[in-house]
Amino acid sequence: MAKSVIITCAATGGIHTPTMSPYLPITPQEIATAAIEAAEAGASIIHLHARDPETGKPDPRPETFMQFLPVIKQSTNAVVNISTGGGLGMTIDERLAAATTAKPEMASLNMGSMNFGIFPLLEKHSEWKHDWEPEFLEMTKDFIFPNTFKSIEYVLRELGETHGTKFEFECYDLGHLYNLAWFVDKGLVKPPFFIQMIYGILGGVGADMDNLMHMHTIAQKLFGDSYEWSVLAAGRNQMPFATQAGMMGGNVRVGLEDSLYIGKGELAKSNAEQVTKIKRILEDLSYTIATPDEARERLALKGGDMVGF
Ligand code: KMH
Ligand code: ZN
Repeated sequence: MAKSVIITCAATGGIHTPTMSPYLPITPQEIATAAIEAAEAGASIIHLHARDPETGKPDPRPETFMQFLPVIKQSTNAVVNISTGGGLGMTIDERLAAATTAKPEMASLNMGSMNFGIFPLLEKHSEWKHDWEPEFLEMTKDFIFPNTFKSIEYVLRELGETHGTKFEFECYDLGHLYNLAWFVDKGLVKPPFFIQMIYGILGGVGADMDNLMHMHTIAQKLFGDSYEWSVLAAGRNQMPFATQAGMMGGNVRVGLEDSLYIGKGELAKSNAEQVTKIKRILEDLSYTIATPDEARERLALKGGDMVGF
């Protein structure tokens, strides 16, 4: 009996900027609505960033997160997963502030330093709603997204050991799997753990199915059956890669953090639209979709009532 597929939805992220889509959730109310609708559409885990309500700029402030976290908790049974990636350029303490305040069941944890090039998105617009948008995108041409062994261990201890938060280990390249294996070998990461394999970010591994197959093969060699894996791909590769992962016994991530589109040249009008689409594809292929409580059981999460919001 094939395992059910856990759908994660990443509602807004810190990559896309307001000019790129009128449907990108910005305010706490928009983020809450997007998360609730995504959960109602079938997402069991909601991955969340916050944004400055006025400018749409990635916002690390716990008080901004706290304007939508309780609303989501009251309205859904979904697992809340708070980003520790934050926005490019934030310090590690800025990146951790919301999660150490909210003590969520899950948080993302990026498993290696890397170039994180989103400057090609500059070519898509000649005018911007906010001055910070082109400046932010241009900055990524000369920016390294820092995730050292020291900072990764800091997050594991400050959030994992202290608050019982489990992680979506974000692996953008093959080497990130070996970094994770080092932490597993040191006993700092214990099974069952959740690996998010990420394709198509400029600076990480490319969105080539051979890379998905190979990273899955290496993960099997490194970790055996002690982990759950999921796949996200940026942009137009989002649905094909999620479908492929689902068919291989993996889990999937969609959401406007990773792609603004629902089809070729067509902006998604909501996160729920993408959740509905991948759910329909997988169910049409006779797969079942995991509930939040199934996800909690498989990932050994602490429970929705053990959080700080
Ligand atoms: N926005 C980038 C820092 C995470 O959520 O942990 C990638 C990111 C990863 O959002
Ligand atoms: Zn994120």
